[in-house]
Amino acid sequence: MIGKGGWLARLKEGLARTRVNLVGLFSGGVIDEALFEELEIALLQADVGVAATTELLQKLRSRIKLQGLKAAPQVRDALREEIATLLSACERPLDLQRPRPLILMVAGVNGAGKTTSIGKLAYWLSQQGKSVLLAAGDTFRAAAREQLAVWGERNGVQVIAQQSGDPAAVIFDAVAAARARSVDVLIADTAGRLPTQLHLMDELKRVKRAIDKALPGAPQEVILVLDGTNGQNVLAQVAAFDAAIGLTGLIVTKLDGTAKGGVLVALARARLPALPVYFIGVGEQLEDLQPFAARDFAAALLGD
Ligand SMILES: Nc1nc2c(ncn2[C@@H]2O[C@H](COP(=O)(O)OP(=O)(O)OP(=O)(O)O)[C@@H](O)[C@H]2O)c(=O)[nH]1
Ligand SMILES: [Mg+2]
Repeated sequence: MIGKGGWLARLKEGLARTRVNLVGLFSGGVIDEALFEELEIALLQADVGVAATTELLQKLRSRIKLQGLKAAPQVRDALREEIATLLSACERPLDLQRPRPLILMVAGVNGAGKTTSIGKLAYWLSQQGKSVLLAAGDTFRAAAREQLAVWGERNGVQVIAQQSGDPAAVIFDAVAAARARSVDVLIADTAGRLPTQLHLMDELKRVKRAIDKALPGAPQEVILVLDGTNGQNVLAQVAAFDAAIGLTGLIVTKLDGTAKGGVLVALARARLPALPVYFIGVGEQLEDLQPFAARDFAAALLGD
């Protein structure tokens, strides 16, 4: 069993490049206009985006004035705190204290990490003592069913699948099965799609309606999985999927790789109120999905 240190270390490793860039700016020790210009560039390069970068630097300037900060380490601490405060808008645990079955519908663009995240989430939920059922709603490819089946086996969790090509029908059946078996949580996988593929976005709406038909009020959570290496593009993905199916939360994956990490800050700033980031993905193993923690993340970006 890998403890907190394991995944946090992987997150820090993944965000090392961003951290080195940002921390390096404070090594000169001088707080001047040039530092602010360099910070602006570094934050933009880290995928923080224009709106959040502007806001952060404004807040940093007023803190420097108000608190009379003179030393570079103090200013770095202040920036880390501002980032943590901004990120905390996205920190909210997935509420498991709800009547069963809790139904999570998962969507996202192709290859974002949906199926892998579902596999890891099934493990995390099992660790919380919850019984889990998976629905193979990606009916486009046989390989997609197989992939989910492998995650099911790894977790000792059942997967509801059909040969049929209709995701709404598969997931409808899975909801009925979850009710009949008194399962705590059902997670429904869906095929990847681009927001520009309007017929596929309509299909997603149909899947959601089918779930509501099988269990009125469900799905209680509609989760968009975002690839952390997609940069500012994830903001457009959030807007489009939200418009189609009404999102309740996010999972951001691949933060152990080439992702720059600032995209979480952009997400925190992009929507009011911000969507919760329930989990972040930091690898491909079972335990590599962890609840998002704003302070830990800010420290991974700006050093402890
Ligand atoms: N390093 C790393 N790789 C990940 C992570 N999450 C997913 N992946 C990898 O990303 C690739 C795509 O993951 P999938 O889970 O198949 O993505 P998907 O969204 O289900 O893809 P489609 O169903 O084809 O749309 C796989 O090679 C995964 O192993 C992560 O957190 N870290
Ligand atoms: Mg998939």
